[in-house]
Amino acid sequence: MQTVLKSLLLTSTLVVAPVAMAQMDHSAHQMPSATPAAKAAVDAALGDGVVKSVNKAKGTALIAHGALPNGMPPMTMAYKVKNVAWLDQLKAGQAIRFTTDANGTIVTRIEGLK
Ligand SMILES: [Cu+2]
Repeated sequence: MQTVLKSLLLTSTLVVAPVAMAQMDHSAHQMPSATPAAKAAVDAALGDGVVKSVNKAKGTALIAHGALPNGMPPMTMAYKVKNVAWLDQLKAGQAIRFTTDANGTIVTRIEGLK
């Protein structure tokens, strides 16, 4: 009886594991549980910055950023944001990781914000 139980447990473990792996792979590009390789690829496209101020009237955030993946050197500049609702979630002194459009003038994604 014990042996039967053990083999049942083994079998269910073997069946469940591949399903869990497949789910992780499927969502690796968005989920925090991404594989190290996938996470490195995402990190490479993100720039680091600190919010200096937010101007809701202009729809911009003043961001002091380091060297960006698009080649922009470190500077402080006003960015427009793809989603103005993000401005409500940003505040002075906040460290962010973000991506910009091809021109490097519009923030297209901020890590942790939707
Ligand atoms: Cu810049």
